[in-house]
Amino acid sequence: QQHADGGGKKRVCYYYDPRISYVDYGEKHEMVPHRVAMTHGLVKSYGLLDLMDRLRVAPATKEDLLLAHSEDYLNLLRDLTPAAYDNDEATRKRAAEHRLGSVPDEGGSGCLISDNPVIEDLWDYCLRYAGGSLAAARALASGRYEIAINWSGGMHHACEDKASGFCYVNDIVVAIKALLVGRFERVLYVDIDAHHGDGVENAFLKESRVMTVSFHQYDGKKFFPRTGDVKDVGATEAMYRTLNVPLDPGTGDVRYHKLFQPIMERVMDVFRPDAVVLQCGADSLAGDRIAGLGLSVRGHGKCVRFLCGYDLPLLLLGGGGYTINHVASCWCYETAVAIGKEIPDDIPHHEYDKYYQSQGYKLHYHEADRSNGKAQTKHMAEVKQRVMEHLDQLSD
Ligand code: TV7
Ligand code: CA
Ligand code: ZN
Repeated sequence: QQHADGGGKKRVCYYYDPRISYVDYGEKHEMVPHRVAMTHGLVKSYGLLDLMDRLRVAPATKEDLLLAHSEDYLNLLRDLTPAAYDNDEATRKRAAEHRLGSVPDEGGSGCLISDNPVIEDLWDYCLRYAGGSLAAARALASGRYEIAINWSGGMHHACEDKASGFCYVNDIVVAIKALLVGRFERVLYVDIDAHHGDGVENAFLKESRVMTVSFHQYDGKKFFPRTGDVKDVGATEAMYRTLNVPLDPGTGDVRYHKLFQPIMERVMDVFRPDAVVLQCGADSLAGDRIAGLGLSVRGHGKCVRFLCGYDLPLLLLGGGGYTINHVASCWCYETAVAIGKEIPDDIPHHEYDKYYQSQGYKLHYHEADRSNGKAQTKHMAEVKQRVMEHLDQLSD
């Protein structure tokens, strides 16, 4: 079933809207949309833009977002401005009900900080990143493209009724629903962001046409969003079409792929999807500012290469990623993997090349190994066995 590595070039389309990269989550916030402009600059400097079609589409509409959200929440997102938030107590209260805006820092610093701040042009930002993922899904459903890319999408935490973890609207849920109505009977969602893909998982808990698989850092009950235990497998008719693969902090390429490849092979066998959505959150890379996994750019890209190896329409989305030079290196490399073109390690001269100084102007940067030795090997074998047992339940 799996094609030989690089077996034939695929038709790829790509969404990039420069207006997204000017969005500002606030001075100290870790989410930096400018990383998508850096990715684009790198993709362009490697000459990759000539090898794919650019999707130029209007932003999504409120009607499109109703596929994933309540009207009440969308009306709030549409009407919320920093000025209204600052000046009006009732607005602050309503925002807080949907987990938007500042809360006093738990650390007790006295500062007001927020995962999901009320920012300038919030609604426009949501419509644009979700519009990209929706257009990408439709491009796959049209049959004109085999791979579609939106690095500004992948906001996997947003819920029907509230913001969460830097995510305001869930472009992934919108895109998957568009694939389901488009022409695909079964859609597989794979999430390699360091965080658990809770918003997408919850949206499809009872939908047997969608299978969700998240690999994520998990240390008991500390790492956000604290869900994604290996024993969580979905509900009723869609039981075992939710798969969670919790990983110890420090997990690097070798350990990651000891789980990823056999698990994904088995998922492909038992679920037999008609299309695949891959959330490529780059916070699972070594040296991330928030997360503690240890993938290299090649190790991260190996997940993309692996799923490209199946002859199925593939939607590639962004997600987390907080060391922005690493993020851009990774997503540029993965764009090349999708196109099926090898690119040199030396970063070409271009407008953002200064950002890569700390990695010696090489795409494949090196980071000190922070993995914590043998302790986790036994635990990982247990996780793998549990997951495989869940998958046995799906085979008939
Ligand atoms: C997909 N971790 C999103 C991942 C979302 C993680 C969190 C921060 C953080 C926020 C900041 C900030 C931060 C250094 C890191 C329990 C809290 C702690 C208030 C801020 N610096 C994705 C969300 C996670 C905001 N949230 O999967 C402003 O780190 O752990 C939490 C929740 C309560 C709220 N407080 C943080 O990668 C895109 N936030 C600095 C300024
Ligand atoms: Ca994940
Ligand atoms: Zn993340």
